[in-house]
Amino acid sequence: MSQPRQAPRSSRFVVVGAGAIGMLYAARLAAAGLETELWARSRAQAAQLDARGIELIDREGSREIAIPARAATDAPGAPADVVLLTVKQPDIDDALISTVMRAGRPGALLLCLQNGIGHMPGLRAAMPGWRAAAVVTTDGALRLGGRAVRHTGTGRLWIEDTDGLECPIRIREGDMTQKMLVRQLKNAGIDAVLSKKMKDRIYQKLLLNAVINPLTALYGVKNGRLPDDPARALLMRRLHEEAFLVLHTDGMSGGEEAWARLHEVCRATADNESSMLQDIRRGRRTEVDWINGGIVALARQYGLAAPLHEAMVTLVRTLEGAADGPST
Ligand code: KPL
Repeated sequence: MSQPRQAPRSSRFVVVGAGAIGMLYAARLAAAGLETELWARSRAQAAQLDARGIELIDREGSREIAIPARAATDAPGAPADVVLLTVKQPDIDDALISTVMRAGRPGALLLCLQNGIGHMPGLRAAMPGWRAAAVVTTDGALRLGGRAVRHTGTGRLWIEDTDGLECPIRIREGDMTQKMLVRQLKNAGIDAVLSKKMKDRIYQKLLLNAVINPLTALYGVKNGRLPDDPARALLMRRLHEEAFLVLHTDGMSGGEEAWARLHEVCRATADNESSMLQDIRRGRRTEVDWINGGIVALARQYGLAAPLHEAMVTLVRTLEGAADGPST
């Protein structure tokens, strides 16, 4: 006779990447008492996080210290049930994938929070036995040094609904559904929602990133200053139109309101430096190949032209690695 399935107590999380979003979610999970490990890029940052925890500053300015079970550079501790992959696209390479695979138990769930498109099929093929779900976050966070993060905008964590009884997430106490995971995240103060319309969500976000990110990186301005200048505003319009046509052809819903939403995001994140501008300023490789390059690749599939997005890829690449990046 089959045993009744026990409700799992809680899963074990590994957050890969101690940038703003990684620290925000690791802090929320750890503060809620969920077993959480955080992987940082450098030993110095991992040591700081291990010794003093994450300092999370909320939108009202209240501070709380959350201590993850462990902070490390990459060495896996106990096997994870859920891995939040928060690193940028260029940081996902074979070495990282094999370390992540050693960190999780077979059947673990990988939540992928990258900007852009094109990476999910490769990740799924490289991680057999894992369930990889695309995730879009609208939470805003600002990293204030190696162990402090400010929650700048309350948003939502949209998780691709990949559920199905044939493919449960395996955790220590038995199987777990994505709905159970969402409950755990909500209890930790993360507004997680399962979505069966992820392609649409990913494309809506891509449309914003494909305009705001390269232009802020090239002009060296914060998001709010992008529409101020007529030349920049014209480029915004043309990039938006080109990307909209491609994404709409591939099934993205919506119409003219997308243009208004682009301006709304510039206003709501006026004081932010886009992630691409931050990468340029730090001399890092950007996500332009997955953002504007993603639009170009999709355009080709439909025999469409995307010359402006192609130009963005070339221009941003020329800035990558440049000593100081653009001046403000
Ligand atoms: O997602 C972003 C990014 O910087 O990558 C935007 C929406 C542009 C906010 O800064």
